[in-house]
Amino acid sequence: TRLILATRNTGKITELRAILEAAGLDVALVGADAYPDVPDVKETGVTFAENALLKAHALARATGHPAVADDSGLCVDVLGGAPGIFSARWSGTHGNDQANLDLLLAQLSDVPDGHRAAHFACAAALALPDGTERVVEGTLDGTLRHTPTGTGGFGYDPILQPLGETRTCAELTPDEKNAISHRGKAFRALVPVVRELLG
Ligand code: ITT
Repeated sequence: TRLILATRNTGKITELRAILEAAGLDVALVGADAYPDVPDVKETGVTFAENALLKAHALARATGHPAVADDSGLCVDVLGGAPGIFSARWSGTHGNDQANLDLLLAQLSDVPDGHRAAHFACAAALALPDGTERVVEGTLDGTLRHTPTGTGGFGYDPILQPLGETRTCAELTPDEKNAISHRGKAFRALVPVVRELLG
């Protein structure tokens, strides 16, 4: 069986491959880049789950293979949950991780320690070509640093320090991050669903 990874975010693809391969699924994981003619879907949903389902259905329909998608982001308490579903384009340019992180830090420059709670959220969606769909979610709670630290991971990892950790997500090894992350939790919860529906 072929399972399409319906994302063009290279940071996500690396983590998804590691998480799904560790689960021992008997499927070939194929990146969306193998289907360059499938246009990017408009993320018109208002929740992570809606957007993950939109992306999974688009790839499943276009390729005729089951597809999984990830919609994720950083939700900051003092900003009422923003950037949230707008995390990838917070600075205006989609996928400019550095600009997004710099803008967020500037917006939070006056917010003191003790008021910098935030969490990563991930919705993991599975869609089949016949329209069957499932979605599960995972979160990672933490606090936001004032200065980026670490070179691992992607996106907002250099400023999110998980609760109970002294390091940022960007200082964790890939395995350490996947073990506790929003994405690890969501996709490990999706694995039995994939097994059930794909056999
Ligand atoms: P696809 O839609 O192709 O999957 P995307 O980057 O547009 O890629 P999203 O709309 O889900 O994906 O945006 C996710 C953004 O949230 C991402 O660009 C990061 O800035 C942030 N993010 C998500 N997971 C993260 C993680 O594990 N560590 C750091 N930042 C993360």
